[in-house]
Amino acid sequence: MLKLYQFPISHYCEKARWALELKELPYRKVNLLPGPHAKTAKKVAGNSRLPILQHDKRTVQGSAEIITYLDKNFSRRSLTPEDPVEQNLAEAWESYADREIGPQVRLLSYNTLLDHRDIIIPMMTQDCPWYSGIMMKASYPKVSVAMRNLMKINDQSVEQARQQLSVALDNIAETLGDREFLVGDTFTRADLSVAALLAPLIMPQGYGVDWPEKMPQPLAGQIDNFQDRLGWVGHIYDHFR
Ligand SMILES: N[C@@H](CCC(=O)N[C@@H](CS)C(=O)NCC(=O)O)C(=O)O
Repeated sequence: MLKLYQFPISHYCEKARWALELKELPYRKVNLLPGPHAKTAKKVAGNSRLPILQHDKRTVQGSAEIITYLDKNFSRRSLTPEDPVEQNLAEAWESYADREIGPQVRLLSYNTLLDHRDIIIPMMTQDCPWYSGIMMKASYPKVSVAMRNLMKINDQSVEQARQQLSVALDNIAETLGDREFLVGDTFTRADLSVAALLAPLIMPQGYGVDWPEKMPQPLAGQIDNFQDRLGWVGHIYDHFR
């Protein structure tokens, strides 16, 4: 039995969902509420970060570790290239995306969405127990301040995230050129990671959260400026998710 402790809204959790679903592995989602998640996650895995995968008696924390674990234990539709050079390259792209794309997309998104509780609370509480919305509404003023502090969201960090993302998108476009995949000639964990971590900017079907009809400003404007370099993410979602 595979069990994924996760946030539906989280793009790191999306990496794990995508890998599980691509391999057609039946699994159970345990959706946690930001805040109270910490107690459960620490009990299961030692620290509060999601995603966490449980398989029989084994616990794996972290999206990259989960993909590695799944490829080792369920070889169907491997995401890690066999060739050692390509393997290193795919893992390097994944770790680049985990560092240079994931936190930046999250910071830009929450900078806007935390000011829109009507949008963010349903996304945070999706598929959680029925009372979660009530709990989240009551604790939202504290939760939103805590999240801004935790992610160090301010004008300077927003501008820095925007610039870092722009550099990452240029690197991706340059690496891809006319090719479909970042590494070799098949879909790998490199493509999955980069696309999943950029996904909130294109709100694709299949991600695992109900997106709002449109993103509010200033996020919508920031996304517009990246639009010319996001076509590949949509292509990867259309064909591999
Ligand atoms: N490098 C980690 C990052 C995971 C991560 O940042 N998870 C966030 C959600 S997007 C989280 O659990 N935040 C709550 C916490 O740290 O307590 C991975 O790839 O799994």
